Amino acid sequence: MATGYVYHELYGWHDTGTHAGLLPADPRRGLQPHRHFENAEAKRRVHELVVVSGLIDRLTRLRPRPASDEEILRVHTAAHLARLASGSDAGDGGSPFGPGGLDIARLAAGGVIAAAESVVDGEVDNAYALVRPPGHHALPDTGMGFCLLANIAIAVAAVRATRGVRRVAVVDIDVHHGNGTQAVFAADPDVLTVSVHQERVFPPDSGHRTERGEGAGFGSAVNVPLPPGTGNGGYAAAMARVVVPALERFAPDLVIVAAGYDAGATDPLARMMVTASGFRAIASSLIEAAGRLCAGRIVFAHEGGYDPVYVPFCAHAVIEALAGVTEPLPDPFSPNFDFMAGQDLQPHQEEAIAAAEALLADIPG
Ligand code: 9RB
Ligand code: ZN
Repeated sequence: MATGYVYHELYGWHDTGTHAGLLPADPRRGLQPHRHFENAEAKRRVHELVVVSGLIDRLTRLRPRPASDEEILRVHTAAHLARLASGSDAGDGGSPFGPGGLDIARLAAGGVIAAAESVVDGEVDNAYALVRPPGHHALPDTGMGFCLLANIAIAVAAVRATRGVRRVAVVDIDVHHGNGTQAVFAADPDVLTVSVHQERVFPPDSGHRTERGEGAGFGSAVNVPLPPGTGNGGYAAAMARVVVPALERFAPDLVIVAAGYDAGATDPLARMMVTASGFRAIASSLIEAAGRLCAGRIVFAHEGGYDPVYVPFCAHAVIEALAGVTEPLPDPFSPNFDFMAGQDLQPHQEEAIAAAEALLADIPG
């Protein structure tokens, strides 16, 4: 069992600058200068925990390379690439980057490509790409929501173009809607996009169950919006009753997971309650499904997650699941978070999941 692992120090050098969270600092409005929510800390600390715990010794280090113009232009417009080459915001006014930001974004997209290629080529069994900046909100003609390039979409396009991979399922467990990946493949019946997210957070008015793909791709976009407050039980039910059956029906050749940790119990940008053991369970259900459906070919690409203290334990648990670790690192926060009231499936969450179950029948098989 070999698990590939991508990380590069440059990911920590992507500079989102001085902000008040996600707004430009502005003392005139009382917005005291602080960091941008999407700063290096959470992801850098994931890597450091992976090293300090010794998990790194059980992983096969994969070297990221910069995504080429050709690879990027399979998904994005030339105008968007030109904006990233010369600008300081990816397009929505909320996705800042410093000098050389495009080079780092290329290395993030190329990191997911490298992970996907290594899995498809059989060099490793599965892989985790700990990349930054994130990608799942980026659209063909603009970045948004802290995302510069559509890392996962670019990797899907790459393995389809050069490796003959036909059917790819993208499962997005970031707490925000995976609108970018969904938009890129909306009309494509050979790419299933499933997004499980907190209902109506970001982008605003996006990720509704009624968004189901377009034209020949109708049914190939599945959205599972969940109510605020959903914890481990609600997520486990969403996986068991919607996401895994969707994968079974679609029968992918490869699964890519948009692995965000902002559904975590302490995240500043959403209001869910998932814990490290919950993320481990979510990951295990996807890994198990990939084992049955596509010879275990699954790639996790890191997306959001903004609590620098807790995200490392959540991501560590997911990487352990990929690597088949039998003696996991204990989550020191488990006594605080695993036993909070409301971790089990609540009736209003069950209603949302039952409604999403109705989408399964139209997934292209
Ligand atoms: C801006 C706004 C945002 C942007 C991104 C996220 C989360 C992204 C993520 C949340 C809220 C609004 C810049 C609203 O973690 N994805 O996985 N809000 N952006 N107004 N303005 C001016
Ligand atoms: Zn997110």
